[in-house]
Amino acid sequence: MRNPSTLKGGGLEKVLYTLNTARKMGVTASAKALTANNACKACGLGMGGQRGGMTNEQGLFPSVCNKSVQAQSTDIQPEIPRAIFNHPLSELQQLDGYQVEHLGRLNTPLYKTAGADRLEPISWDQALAIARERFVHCVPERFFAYASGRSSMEAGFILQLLARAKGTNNVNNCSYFCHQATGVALTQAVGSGTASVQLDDLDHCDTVILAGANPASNHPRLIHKLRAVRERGGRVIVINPMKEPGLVRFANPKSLRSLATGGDAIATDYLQPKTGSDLWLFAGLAKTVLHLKKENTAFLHDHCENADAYCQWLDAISWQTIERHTGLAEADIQSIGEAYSESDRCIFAWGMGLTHHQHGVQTLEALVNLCLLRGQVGKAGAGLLPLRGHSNVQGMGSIGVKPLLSPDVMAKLEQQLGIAAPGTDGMDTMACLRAAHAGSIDMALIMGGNLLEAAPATDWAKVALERVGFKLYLTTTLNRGHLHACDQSEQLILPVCARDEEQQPTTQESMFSFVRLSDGGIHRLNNVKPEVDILAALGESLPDGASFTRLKNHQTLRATIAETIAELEPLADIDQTKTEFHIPGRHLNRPHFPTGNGRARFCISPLPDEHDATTARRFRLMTARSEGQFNTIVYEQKDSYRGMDHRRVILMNADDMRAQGLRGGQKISLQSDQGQVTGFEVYAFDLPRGCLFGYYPETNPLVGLNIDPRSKTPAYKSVLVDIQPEVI
Ligand SMILES: Nc1nc2c(c(=O)[nH]1)N[C@H]1C(S)=C(S)[C@@H](COP(=O)(O)OP(=O)(O)OC[C@H]3O[C@@H](n4cnc5c(=O)[nH]c(N)nc54)[C@H](O)[C@@H]3O)O[C@H]1N2
Ligand SMILES: Nc1nc2c(c(=O)[nH]1)N[C@H]1C(S)=C(S)[C@@H](COP(=O)(O)OP(=O)(O)OC[C@H]3O[C@@H](n4cnc5c(=O)[nH]c(N)nc54)[C@H](O)[C@@H]3O)O[C@H]1N2
Ligand code: SF4
Ligand SMILES: [Mo]
Repeated sequence: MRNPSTLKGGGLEKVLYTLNTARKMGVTASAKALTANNACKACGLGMGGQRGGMTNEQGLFPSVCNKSVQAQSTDIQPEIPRAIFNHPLSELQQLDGYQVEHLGRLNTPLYKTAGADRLEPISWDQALAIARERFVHCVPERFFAYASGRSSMEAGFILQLLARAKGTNNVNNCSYFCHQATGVALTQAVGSGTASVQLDDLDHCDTVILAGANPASNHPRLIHKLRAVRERGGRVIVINPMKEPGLVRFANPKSLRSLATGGDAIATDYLQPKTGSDLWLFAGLAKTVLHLKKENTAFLHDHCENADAYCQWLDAISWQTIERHTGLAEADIQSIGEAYSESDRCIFAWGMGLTHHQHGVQTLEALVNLCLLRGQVGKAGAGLLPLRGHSNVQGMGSIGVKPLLSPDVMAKLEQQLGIAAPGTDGMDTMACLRAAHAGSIDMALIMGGNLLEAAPATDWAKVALERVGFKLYLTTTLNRGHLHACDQSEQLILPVCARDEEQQPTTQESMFSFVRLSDGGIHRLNNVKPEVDILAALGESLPDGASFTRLKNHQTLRATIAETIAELEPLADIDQTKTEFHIPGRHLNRPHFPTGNGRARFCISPLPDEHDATTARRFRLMTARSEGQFNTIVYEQKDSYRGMDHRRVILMNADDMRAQGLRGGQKISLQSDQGQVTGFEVYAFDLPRGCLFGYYPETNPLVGLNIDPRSKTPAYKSVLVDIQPEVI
C-alpha cells in the first residue's frame, strides 16, 4: 500500500485506465457508445443527451469521465456464453461480484424452479407466460416492486402504474438507501425535495461547502466546477471525517500542467468531524454566524418562519457538547463559521456521509437551517445541492416510483387510466424486506439494481429474499443478487436493453432537474427487450389491461405522463422538439418558496440520543465507495485514490492502531451486533480516532437493521463494531 500522504486523485493512472478500458471496448464501439446522443448512464450529475455523449447542459465538454467509460464497459460486453448455464447454481455462487459482472451481457431469459440447482435459458414466450401467470395470481399486498435508478422515466412510470393497477402501493426505488433524508428535510423546509440550484449557479458562487461526499470518485465532473471556484478566488470547504486525497488535490487528466505539478488544490479548508456528528458541527457554525451578527435579518423576517425557535434551539447547545460530539476544537469551527459569514453566494453540496445515519433527516435539517440563517437559498449562485447517485434516480421519484403519490397525481391516474387508488399505504424498501423476512411476500419485481447486496445485513437480507416465493428480475448483466437467495425459491431473470440500445427514445432526469432525451438505437444483442415492453406485457394480463398495450409506444407513454404529472408536461412533445428542459418550479433563484405560504421554514427536532452512548462496541465504521466501483459493481480491485491494492481492507486512525497493538497489513475480523466479517487487512489512514472506513458491499454483513425513522434509510455510515486481530 502506498503512503496516503503522497496520494492524489485523478492523474495519469486514471488516464491509462480509461485508455485501457476504451481499448478493451474496441475503438469503434467506445466511440459510438460515448458520442451517441444518450444521457450518461453512471452518476446523477447528468451529461450527454441531445448535445452528444459527453457534453453537459451548458454545452461544455469538460473532460472524458472515467465513470462513464466504466459504465459502458460492462454494457458493451459480448453475451454470456451459453455453456455458463450448464454449471449448477452452486458453482456459479462461488464467483465474486467482479467475476459475475464480467461474465458478459445477459442475452436470454433464465428460469429456475424452486428446488432446482440450475438457471435454465428459456424462450421469451415461456418467460412471459410464467411472469404473467405469477403476477395475475399474486395477492396485491404480498407483492412489491423495487427499482434502481438506471432505468428510464418511461420504464419507471409504467412500473409504478403496474403496481397500482395490481392494487398495491408497494413500489419504491433505491432512494430509500440513498437520498431519502434529503427529500424529507428539503420538502418540509423549502417546499421542494430536490436541488435548489442549476449547474450554472456553480459558476457564480464564491463558496462551496461540501459535506459527506467524495465527488473526486463519485461525481468526477463536479471537480471541474470546484477547481473553477478556487481559480476565481473562492473557497471550497470540505467536511469529511476521512482526509480524501482526491478532495485535497486533484490532477486533471486533460491538463499536462496539472499532471506535471501534481494536481490542483481543491479544498481550501478541511474539517474532519467524527463520523455522524455533522449535526453538531452545523449547529456550531450557526452559533458563530449569530455571534458575529452575520445572520440575514431581512431574509429571516421577510421569507422565513420559525427562526426564533431555531435560535433558542441553538442557544441550548453548548460549545462543550459540540466539541465532544465532533471531536473538533471550538476555534476551528469558528474559523469556518467566519468564512461562511463572509460568503455572499454559498452552495451547500452533500452526499451519503450525511444521509446514511439514523439521524439523517435531523442532520439535513441542521444543514438547511444553517443555509437559511444567512439567506443562502432563493438567489442565483447560492443554495442546496444534493449530489444524487444513479443517473435517473431523481427521475424515478418524479415519475412516481415511490409508495406515496401526491393526491392530484393519483386522481389523474384514476381519470386518465381508470386506475383506482390502492386501499393501503405502500411500504418503503426496508419495510418490504422486513415483510419478505416475515414470509409475507409472494412476488417481487426487481428492475435493475442489486437489492441483496445493496441492503444492510447481507445474511438477513438473503433470508428475506429467499423467502419471496417468486422473484422477477429485469437486468442487463448478472450480479450476485441473482445467484444467491434463490436456493429454495422460484425466479426468472429477464435480459433488457441498456439505455443506448432502447428501440425508442427514452428520458432521464439529472440532479439539477434537467431532463435529457436519449436516442437509443444501438444494436448489440439479439435477444434483449426494452423494460417498457416487458412491464406492459405484464400489465396486459390484468383484467383492465388494455391501456398497457397503448403505452408500449413511448410517445403515447410520455403524453400520458405529461397529462398526469403537471411538472413533466414538456415531455409531451419532446420527441418532436428534442428540447431538453429543466423541470419548472425546482430552481429556487428568488426568495419565494413552494411551501404554501411562500416562506421557508426552520425545522428543528429534538437532538438525537447521545452520539457516543455507552456501548460495548468501540469503533464506528463507515461503509463507502472506491473509484473503481459503481455501487455493487466492482470494476477494479484497487483504489488508486486511497492507495489500496484490494478491497478487503479497513482504514483506521494510526493512534488507534498503536493503542490496539496493530500493524499495517495485519489481518483482523470485525464484529457488530448484526454480523461478522473476517480476513480484512487494517491500514492507517487520516481519520479521527474511533472512526473506521470499509468498502461497500464487502462490509454489508455488519450493517444493522436500524434505520432513520423519518427517511427509513439504514445507518450505512454508522456501524458500531469491535475488531479482533486474527491469529495466523
Ligand atoms: N465511482 C462511483 N461513483 C458513484 C457511485 C459509485 O459507487 N462509484 N455511486 C453513485 C451513488 S448511488 C451515490 S448515492 C453517490 C454516492 O456518492 P458519495 O455520497 O460521495 O458516497 P460515499 O462514497 O458512500 O461516501 C461519501 C463520503 O462520505 C464520507 N462520510 C462518511 N461518514 C460521514 C459523516 O458522518 N460525515 C461526513 N461529513 N462525511 C462522512 C466518506 O468519508 C466519503 O468520503 O455516488 C454515485 N456515483
Ligand atoms: N454498506 C453500504 N450499502 C449501501 C450503500 C453504502 O454506501 N454502504 N449505498 C447505498 C446506495 S446510496 C444505493 S443507491 C444502493 C444501490 O443499490 P442498487 O441500485 O440496487 O445497486 P447497484 O449496485 O447500483 O445495481 C447494479 C446492478 O444493476 C443492474 N443494471 C445495471 N445497468 C442496468 C440497466 O441499464 N438496466 C437494468 N435493468 N439493470 C441494470 C445490474 O444487474 C447491476 O449488477 O446501495 C446502497 N447500499
Ligand atoms: S460526472 Fe457523472 S454524469 Fe458526468 S460523465 Fe461522469 S459519471 Fe457521467
Ligand atoms: Mo445512491
